[in-house]
Amino acid sequence: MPKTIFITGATSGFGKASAVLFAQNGHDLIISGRRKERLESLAEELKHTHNVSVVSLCFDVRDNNAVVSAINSLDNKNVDILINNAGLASGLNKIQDGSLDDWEKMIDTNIKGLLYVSKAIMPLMIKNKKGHIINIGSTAGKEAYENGNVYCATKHAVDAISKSMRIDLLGYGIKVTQICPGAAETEFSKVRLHGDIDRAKKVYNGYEPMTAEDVASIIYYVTTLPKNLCINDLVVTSLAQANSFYINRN
Ligand code: NDP
Ligand code: 8X3
Repeated sequence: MPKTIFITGATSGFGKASAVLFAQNGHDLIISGRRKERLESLAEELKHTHNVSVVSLCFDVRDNNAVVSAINSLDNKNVDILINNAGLASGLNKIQDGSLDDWEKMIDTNIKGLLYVSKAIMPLMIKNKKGHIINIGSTAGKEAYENGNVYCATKHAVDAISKSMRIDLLGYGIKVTQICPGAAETEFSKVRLHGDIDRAKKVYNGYEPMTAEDVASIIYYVTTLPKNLCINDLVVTSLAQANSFYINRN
């Protein structure tokens, strides 16, 4: 039975790979992100290749008015699965050297953006007495590491929000899953390092990180369990990584 999957941050990385995988499996999509051209070309490609419905909503998750009006513009307001994936790290400095601009970007996107989108979608799921919210946390939400400070704080917030959602939504048949990936090679490090591609590549030197497709397969997997089962919290890393601190580099 096809479901409708709402994915934030579908223009790149985990979100894009998830959109492809859900479409391959015959599900309808609502995809979002800020880069309109990428969003629309992905929507066209998925519609034609997989014969599924794909609606693209171009908005910035940091702008609550834009979130609300994008979701209000949907003809069909049914969402079976929400994947709160849009997010970023910006900067990799000691806390005393951090920039306010980087901090605000991360807090506004990873915490407030996730809340804005959830606030708009939860009433639809509550009304249906079913749904699945998948929040993309991180190993950075399990341990704080050197230079990670505010990014780690935002992902610790995702951890707390996921636990809270699970408790508060308990009476409504809504699953809440947090997925916490370790290092995966996407555009993440390029964004974190403000476009320094050479430095970004070095993050993955000497070991095999996960790919976007690896993480998408885990996201897809948690949606395939029987109705009465929910994976609440899942940490996934490549074999070379034990946690935020230990990576086996050759
Ligand atoms: P990418 O940079 O490849 O993708 C990030 C996505 O988020 C893009 O589609 C981007 O779209 C979207 N996004 C960022 N800011 C906004 C915004 N303000 N409004 C709307 N969309 C936004 O990174 P990943 O795929 O790796 O990251 C996805 C999630 O996974 C993030 O939450 C990240 O923190 C988390 N994560 C990543 C890990 C990694 O090692 N890669 C590990 C653990 C967690 P656009 O720019 O078009 O708006
Ligand atoms: C992304 C993984 O290790 O850079 O959340 O924090 S890490």
